[in-house]
Amino acid sequence: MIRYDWTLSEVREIYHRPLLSLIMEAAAVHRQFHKPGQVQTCTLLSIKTGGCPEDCAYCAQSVRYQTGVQVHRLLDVEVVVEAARQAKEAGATRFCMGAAWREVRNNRDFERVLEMVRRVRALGLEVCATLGMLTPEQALALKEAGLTAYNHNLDTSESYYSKVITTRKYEDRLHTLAAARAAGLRLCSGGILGLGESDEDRIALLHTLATMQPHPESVPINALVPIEGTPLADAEPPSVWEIVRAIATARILMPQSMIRLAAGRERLSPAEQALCFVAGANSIFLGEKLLTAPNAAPTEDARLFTLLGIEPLPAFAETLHE
Ligand code: SAM
Ligand code: DTB
Ligand code: SF4
Repeated sequence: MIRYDWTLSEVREIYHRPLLSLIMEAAAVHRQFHKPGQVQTCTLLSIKTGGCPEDCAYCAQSVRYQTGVQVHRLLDVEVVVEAARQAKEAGATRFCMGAAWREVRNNRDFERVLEMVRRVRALGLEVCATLGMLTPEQALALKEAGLTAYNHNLDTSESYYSKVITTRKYEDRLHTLAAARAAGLRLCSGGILGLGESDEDRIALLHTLATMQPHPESVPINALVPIEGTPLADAEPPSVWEIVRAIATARILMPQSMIRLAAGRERLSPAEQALCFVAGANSIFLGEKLLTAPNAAPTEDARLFTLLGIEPLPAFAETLHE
């Protein structure tokens, strides 16, 4: 049974359960809806890097902080297609393109992104994009080009949002998610742990996601990657226990969604990652790099997959109960 009417106090109760029972419950839910050992493999590419006018306190790509990230205009289509081909060869089934934009503009760059979507889709990959705010028309154009999913993270609770980002509102995020949904796109939306938020903020974020109907098809749980030069450079990244707690709660609330152990995975040992998979994570980013920050090493990931008996979820696979 999938529920969309979770109350805040129910979410709070689940989140605060003793960790071992929380993990075991999440694992049981996971088995009902997903094949154990099947993990979605996504690869990220930054198609337009840096120079972003927004002030997201965690981000390497905001113009407001000196982070050492090299600004780069929108990549050429061929470069992107080649990167997607290589990602596929390396075992990825979803290709996600990220642009450091506040919002999409109706110009040549957007036309080029639409072409990238068509070409990557033609390789037989699921295509995801994260381009900032969208209008309903832009969302439709992306859908028509063959986009599978749109990533747009809520990052944290509505009440903590202004402590992290001042250049846009939570409401703006919700509007873009609604536009993407209305266009028939799948949603990818999650958050970041380690922004200085409280347990209550994490609970509120999970509650917001779990009361969307339908739930976002994928929910990335990012652990902050502290970036030098940003206001959060010295923030302490979350512990594995905090990550596992958030994953397990998300799994119980949104049984059918893909829960992605996203940024910050490279700091976790194989045993810690295994614990995240047991707690319900079933999606990861493969490849050397996230957008600008390093990711878990491909050779270590190959070893991890063999060790744990993980196989990549085929592209366009439906979950067991869909
Ligand atoms: N500009 C678009 C936007 O903000 O939606 C798309 C790109 S943005 C880099 C995509 C997501 O990456 C953010 O919403 C945030 O959740 C995540 N992210 C960015 N920097 C991060 C960091 N240092 N650690 C963890 N997650 C990060
Ligand atoms: C998501 O939730 N995490 C990814 C993807 N969606 C776009 C981005 C992580 C970015 C990590 C920091 C960086 O590489 O700059
Ligand atoms: Fe820009 Fe996205 Fe980074 Fe915020 S998270 S500064 S919107 S690239």
